[in-house]
Amino acid sequence: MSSVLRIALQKSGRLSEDSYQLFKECGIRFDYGTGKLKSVSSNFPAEFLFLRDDDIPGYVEDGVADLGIVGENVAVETGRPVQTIHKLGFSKCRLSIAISRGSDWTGIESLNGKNIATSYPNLLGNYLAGQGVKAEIHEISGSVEIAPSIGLAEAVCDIVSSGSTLLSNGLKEVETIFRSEAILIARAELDEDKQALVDKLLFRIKAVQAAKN
Ligand code: PRT
Ligand code: ZN
Repeated sequence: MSSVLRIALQKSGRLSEDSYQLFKECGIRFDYGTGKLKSVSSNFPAEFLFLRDDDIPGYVEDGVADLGIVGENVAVETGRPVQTIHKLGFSKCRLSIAISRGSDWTGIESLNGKNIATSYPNLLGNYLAGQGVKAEIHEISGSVEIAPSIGLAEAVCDIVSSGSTLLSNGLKEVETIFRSEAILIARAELDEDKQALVDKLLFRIKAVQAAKN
């Protein structure tokens, strides 16, 4: 049987549209946005799976998918042993620490003994450990920016793009701990046939990117 690449994309969110556009520009056609969870390409040996972004590294590690597109922030936070094979240049953002606008900040050591709310406990924990800061990390899954105003934490660590969410919640960005963009990830080991398909796909992706620069 000839090989078919299984590629996991975010079903609906900030990565979806650009991920789909990328394959379209590579000349790879498939149905997208129909509500279906799977779509087979009509002109490339690939099958697309539409999933929540947080689940993509795990599916790629387990071999349910061969490739996936996720934010580097998610790939690093989940810590799954997958390979980053290419940076895609879209969905750029940063993971930053923010505090109430009225609070004093004299540097990262200001966080010693403080509570920090985040959805990224691993990235934040490693960063603080590297800086020798001892703080309490509270993992929450959404609406992180509201934590200081309800007394849950003195600081937050969350994804920032324009900065307007921080601003509208009375917060100021004080330290960037990680910069992210969308990346193409792959299973640690691919057989020869699938690797040849990945190489073909990468060749097209690089040509699309080169044409834009
Ligand atoms: O449903 P699913 O789990 O698949 O999606 P999700 O809601 O977890 O993720 P989604 O679609 O919001 O983001 C997917 C990826 O896009 C993230 O993992 C990042 O790599 C990247 N990205 C780029 C962003 C942003 N920009 C962004 N602005 N992810 C989140 N935000 C949020 C942030 O959490 C904060 O609430 O937007 C707010 C800040 O935006 P500004 O512009 O006000 O600063
Ligand atoms: Zn998610």
